Amino acid sequence: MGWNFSPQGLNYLYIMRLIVLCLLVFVSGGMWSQGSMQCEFSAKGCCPMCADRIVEALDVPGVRAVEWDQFKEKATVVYKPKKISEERIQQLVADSGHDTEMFTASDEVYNGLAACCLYRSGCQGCSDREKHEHPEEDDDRY
Ligand SMILES: [Cu+2]
Repeated sequence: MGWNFSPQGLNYLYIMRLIVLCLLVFVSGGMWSQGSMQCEFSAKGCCPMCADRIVEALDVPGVRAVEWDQFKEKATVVYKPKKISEERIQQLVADSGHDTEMFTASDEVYNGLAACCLYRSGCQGCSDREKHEHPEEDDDRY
């Protein structure tokens, strides 16, 4: 028999390899997105600084994306359930000082928050909560 090095033969091999490659990318991409889940839970807080703190607390393996809405006081987290559980995620948020549905922050951590982040007393430090932003010079407070 021998090898067929005619242009048609090479094209056929080339196209087959492309198809196999595309299938591999497609299948692995599908598995990747199936491996992620999204959860939403209440997480108390006041201001953009709280948002930064919560996002930072969830900068851990297994967490793909974090959003925290300061007006709804809700966190939305995309995570990989094989690597981290929703329970652990809420624990990390509580550990950073923010009460969640499942966990309450320790008084010690809570009292260490910046004054305007003390949500248990009604976010009093945030005089105009809607427009509240921290000036540059306050950045070293946390
Ligand atoms: Cu805050």
